[in-house]
Amino acid sequence: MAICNFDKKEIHCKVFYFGTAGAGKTENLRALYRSTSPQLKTDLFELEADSRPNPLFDFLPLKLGAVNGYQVRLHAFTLPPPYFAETYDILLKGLDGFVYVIDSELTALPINHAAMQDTFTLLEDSGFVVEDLPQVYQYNHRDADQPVAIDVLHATFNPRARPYHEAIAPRGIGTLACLHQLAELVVAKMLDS
Ligand SMILES: Nc1nc2c(ncn2[C@@H]2O[C@H](COP(=O)(O)OP(=O)(O)O)[C@@H](O)[C@H]2O)c(=O)[nH]1
Ligand SMILES: [Mg+2]
Repeated sequence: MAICNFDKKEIHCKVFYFGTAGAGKTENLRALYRSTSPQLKTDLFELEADSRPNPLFDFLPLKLGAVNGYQVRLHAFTLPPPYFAETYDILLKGLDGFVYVIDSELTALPINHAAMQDTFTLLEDSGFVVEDLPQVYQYNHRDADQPVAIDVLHATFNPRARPYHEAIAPRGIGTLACLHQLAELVVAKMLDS
């Protein structure tokens, strides 16, 4: 649950980047880190692409600036690898919303799909109603050899027509747009409740 200081007009929220391995979650956080001006920047804790077990996860605290008149401080996470699944419950506590990152490459379609089912099951098992969570979809890897058409991605991953952005994360294309839109949804939900 987002923490709001109404006097200071400041909101802290916790958001996740979900998606199959290789979808571009870490690359999104890197792009956000790069695009944040130095005075807003804190540290990016990154899980290195490393075959050794590593209990860490990607974590990026940032000040996003004002959304609807509120200063938004975001804490953006990715999930650690499946062999730390027993920590997911704790990590997901207080989740306010998510960006779901999808690899647009045709050959990645089945694995994207399976990962999404697993993620949503995990969220429901952890007590969240996926339907009710602020969420934004990111069709990443638009520079892939065989990028799947956006219409097909919509039908497969986003049938309820939630907000989405096309992206090429290493070039920072579509990354900030996704996070901004998610922040807007989180703030709107908070002010609504
Ligand atoms: N060409 C291209 N490479 C990407 C894109 N997004 C991520 N990558 C690369 O794909 C690999 C996996 O990305 P990463 O962010 O580590 O995936 P994660 O497992 O979801 O964290 C890395 O080598 C990234 O640089 C993209 O949009 N285009
Ligand atoms: Mg990663």
